[in-house]
Amino acid sequence: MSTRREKIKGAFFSPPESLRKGPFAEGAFPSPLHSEKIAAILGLVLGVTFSICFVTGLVSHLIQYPPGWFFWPATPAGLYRVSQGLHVATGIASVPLLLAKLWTVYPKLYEWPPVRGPLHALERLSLIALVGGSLFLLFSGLANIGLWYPWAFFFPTAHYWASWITIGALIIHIGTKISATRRALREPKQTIAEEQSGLSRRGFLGVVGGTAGLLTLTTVGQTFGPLNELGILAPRRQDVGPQGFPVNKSAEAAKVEKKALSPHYRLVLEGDVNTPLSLSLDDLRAMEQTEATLPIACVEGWSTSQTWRGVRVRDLLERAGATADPTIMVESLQKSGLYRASELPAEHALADNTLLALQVNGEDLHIDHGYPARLIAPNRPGVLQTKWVGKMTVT
Ligand SMILES: Nc1nc2c(c(=O)[nH]1)N[C@H]1C(S)=C(S)[C@@H](COP(=O)(O)O)O[C@H]1N2
Ligand SMILES: [Mo]
Repeated sequence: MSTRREKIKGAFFSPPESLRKGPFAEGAFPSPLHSEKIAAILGLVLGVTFSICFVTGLVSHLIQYPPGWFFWPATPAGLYRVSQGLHVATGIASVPLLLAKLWTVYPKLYEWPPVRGPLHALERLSLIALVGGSLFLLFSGLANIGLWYPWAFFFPTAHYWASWITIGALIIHIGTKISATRRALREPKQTIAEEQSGLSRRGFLGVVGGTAGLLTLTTVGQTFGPLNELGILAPRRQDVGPQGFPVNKSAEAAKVEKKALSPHYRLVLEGDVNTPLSLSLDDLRAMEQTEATLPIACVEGWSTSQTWRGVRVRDLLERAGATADPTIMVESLQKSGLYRASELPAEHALADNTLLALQVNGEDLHIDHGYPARLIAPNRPGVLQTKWVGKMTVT
């Protein structure tokens, strides 16, 4: 009886010893770098970068697809810029950290016996979700900021759901590993003999950390001005493009050139208002002009701050006699395209610095920046800063 119980406890599944060959053999991975301690340290750092990446990604998702309970303020104006900058920066830094962690622990794939019990089996299964999800998120994120879409699915939706699966698996992983991690972190430093056998643990962690740091330094300039010059690996430069800042979607690509340059251009404001408006560019220029320095903060992690000038959206709403708590649908002259329209919640519509901008840095907007008029509002993702605005509907 007791021997049977021991058997169950010891090995839920015990394959014959004759299978212990190759990577399954005892001592098949002699490098001291496949250590619990390195795995624990890398795991801890990845826990931090993944948490920041998850929370900032969730915030970005909620702003773009706001459920009823969600409120996102209009101040501070640059908060989204920081949040999305962190999202992309922690994602990029996670790449070398994750690869190093996977290399450190991959000998565990050949652990003997392969499965020790139902719980162990479940834990190992959850690793498929964790590793698969992490690799998918980092790869799809990197491809996205590189404007490379080698897939058929809609990136935001796939990236969003994969993040929940990954975070769920990460929580299980932390739960099952927390005591082993604590123990490993208390492990003494390496012995001299170990230090002398090739790369030391400290050296390995230095290389991995250094790579993560270098990648961050050479990309974060796309959103963090002081490091702009270092941004040799950044997909975008803050200061390159017409009028000195970037363009993703040109007027030509959006097929709006004819309408945007037409003398018959009108900004229409309608919906829940007393007097619908239809204003020419000259009518807009004749209204009070307001200046605001605000960033465009793209979900891809680049951002650029410019000084805009134009008509306050609030003034337009007042002129039309809009309802007190207006939500506004802002539509582009663009006929189709994912980002041809955006919703402007009341909090942002009524803010002092929410503009229908006609100018940037003292010049009329370049057509690729949204001439004749673009929306620019504080604390919003770039995708919601609609260019070539033709119609605003109050609901
Ligand atoms: N009409 C329209 N407005 C738009 C877009 C677009 O595709 N169409 N792109 C948005 C995106 S994703 C960003 S980041 C900002 C700045 O984009 P740009 O670099 O193309 O000017 O404009 C936004 N406004
Ligand atoms: Mo964007």
